[in-house]
Amino acid sequence: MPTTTSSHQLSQEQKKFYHENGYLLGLPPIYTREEMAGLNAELPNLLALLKPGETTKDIREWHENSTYLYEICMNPKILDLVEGVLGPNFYCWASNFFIKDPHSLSTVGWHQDSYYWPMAPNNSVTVWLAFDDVDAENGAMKLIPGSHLGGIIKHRKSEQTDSVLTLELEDGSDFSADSAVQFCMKAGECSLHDDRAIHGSMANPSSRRRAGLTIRYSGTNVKNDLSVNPNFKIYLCRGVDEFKFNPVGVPPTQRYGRPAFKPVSNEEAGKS
Ligand SMILES: O=C(O)CCC(=O)C(=O)O
Repeated sequence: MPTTTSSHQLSQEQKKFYHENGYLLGLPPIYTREEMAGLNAELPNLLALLKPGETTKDIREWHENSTYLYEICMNPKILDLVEGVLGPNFYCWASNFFIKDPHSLSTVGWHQDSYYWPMAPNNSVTVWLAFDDVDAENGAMKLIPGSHLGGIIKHRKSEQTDSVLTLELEDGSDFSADSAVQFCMKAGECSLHDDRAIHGSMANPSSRRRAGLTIRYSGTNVKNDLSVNPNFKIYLCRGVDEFKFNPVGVPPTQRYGRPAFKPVSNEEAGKS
């Protein structure tokens, strides 16, 4: 993994690594431990907006109505990292939490994000921002280096009842997990991964929570299929949108809020 400086602008070596391997780790922190403690202290205000029967998995696209999340999505340090892989013109379009409570059986089956998204071409990156220290003990995410270059593979219906995704790839038949890299990070750090890279995560048998916020960014040349995901909105982060393929969202004004619409689930948006 190429080394970093305190700058959030990626070096040529880091950009090369990302394009060859489909991910980046070892990046300078986005938030200090104190700042992260502050963000974590605010989290209950969002959780309070969940409706009966909903879980943290349902906190999707709430950046559209919460400045708390919108400001994270637009953090210039994060945008510098994203610009390093997507180039000067890109937008943010999604955010959602992946929270595994202590002793949670919840897993995330192996998958490629782009299989779930009605978007083309593949020019998107996910920032996974750690709200907790994440490691092998509490089920940190794993990714198969270079798998983004192997094409999009047809996913199968998940056999795992504890998986938060219903479509997944099978280790051994679709790919080999032998080379998987685990995304161990401290709270306040983030990773980047390509929308075609195969990744997933195991359960959290530890007594520590494992929480991360995923934020999705795409180059302005990426078009969403509105017939599949009609609520899709973009928030330009850097540069200009010379394509104007997608509806533009209005930034939020309140600290905590949720969209009035029910976001299209990954499964509904996914190819099957
Ligand atoms: O947090 C996880 O374990 C998985 C996250 C994920 O699938 C993603 O960032 O696309």
